Amino acid sequence: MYEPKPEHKFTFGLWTVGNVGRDPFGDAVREKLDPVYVVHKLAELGVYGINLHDEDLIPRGTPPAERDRIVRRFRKALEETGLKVPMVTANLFSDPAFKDGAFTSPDPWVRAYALRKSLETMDLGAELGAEIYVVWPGREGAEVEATGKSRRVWGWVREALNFMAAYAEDQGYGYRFALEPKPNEPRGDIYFATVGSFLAFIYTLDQPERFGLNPEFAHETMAGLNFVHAVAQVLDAGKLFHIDLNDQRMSRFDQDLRFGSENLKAAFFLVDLLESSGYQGPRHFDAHALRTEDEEGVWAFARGCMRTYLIFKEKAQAFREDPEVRSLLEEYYGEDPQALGLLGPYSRERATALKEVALPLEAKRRRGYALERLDQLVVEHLLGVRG
Ligand code: GLT
Ligand code: MN
Ligand code: MN
Repeated sequence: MYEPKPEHKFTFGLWTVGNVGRDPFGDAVREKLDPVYVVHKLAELGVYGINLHDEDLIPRGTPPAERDRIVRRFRKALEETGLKVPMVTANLFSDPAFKDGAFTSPDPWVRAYALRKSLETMDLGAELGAEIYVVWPGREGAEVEATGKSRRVWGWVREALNFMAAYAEDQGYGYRFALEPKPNEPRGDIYFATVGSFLAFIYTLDQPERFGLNPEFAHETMAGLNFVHAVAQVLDAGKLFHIDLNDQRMSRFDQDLRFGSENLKAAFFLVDLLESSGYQGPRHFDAHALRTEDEEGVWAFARGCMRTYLIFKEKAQAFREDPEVRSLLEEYYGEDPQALGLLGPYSRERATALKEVALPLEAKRRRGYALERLDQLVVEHLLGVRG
């Protein structure tokens, strides 16, 4: 039970299980793991795929012959294990050249470097069979407002994304681009702070159909926003191209905690939403083991993310099938056909009927919605005393 299998589509980033535990105050606490070793370990755990930044696999400045050797060796590990690389992304944040932005650097040479690095990462991803390309604008932000840059950045990012989509088309790459918002860190404020911000931006691009979202649990939660609502809106727009699962306490630095380790209810409703939505994409854990852990702790962390997801999946099903939950929900939506007939697309007749009908307002003012009972049932399902 709760054994992860490739069909569950669980993925990890090379940078997640490979995280060496460095933080702004402390040095690395774990050895860097060989990517080929990570592929074998993840395959043993029942993982579907491994995602990467260009630099996670190929250190910056690697000469071309050495690059090709690294790629060949990595591909061999993928073939041996059956692990996929569903997603790639360019690291546009580590190089000191990106200190004041990549696509939004005021320096056009830096913007050109960011664009070239993105094209090269698309080439690499194509060699590895990746279909999703994530753009995380970590350095695209500011601490100083006086530059007036916030008036220009939208145009620069739009031009870069249009260029990348056109390059993908020209090369015959089938990429779908998944844009990942975050409110702050490493910049004081990041442009594209929330899901809503990136969602609106997509429709200003040349090929909006190629662009969607990669929402991350921790990022909306840092801003005190409701991640389940954000993902529901993205699903409604048909734009959930990828998802970063982890956990986070509000108003803190980006903790990237083990999935389901902090906000049990939010994680439960997220799994409930994803599993009933028809979303077929990867369930990617963009999280890492605590800095207290050795390598054994890293694999315990990875197993924990997947096991918790599968437990929530089972709990969500039991909750939805609970007869008391069903009857409370039936009551909740109060589907009176007379009222429903008043709603829907505009017509002159409907507008007239709406103005003439006697609304049962006194009863509606007194109505209770039984949400205390419904929410108690959630708690009891989660605590394992029901279902
Ligand atoms: C970085 C960041 C993540 C992004 C990754 C993609 S890198 O670890 O914290 O949220 O998803 O570039
Ligand atoms: Mn992420
Ligand atoms: Mn994060």
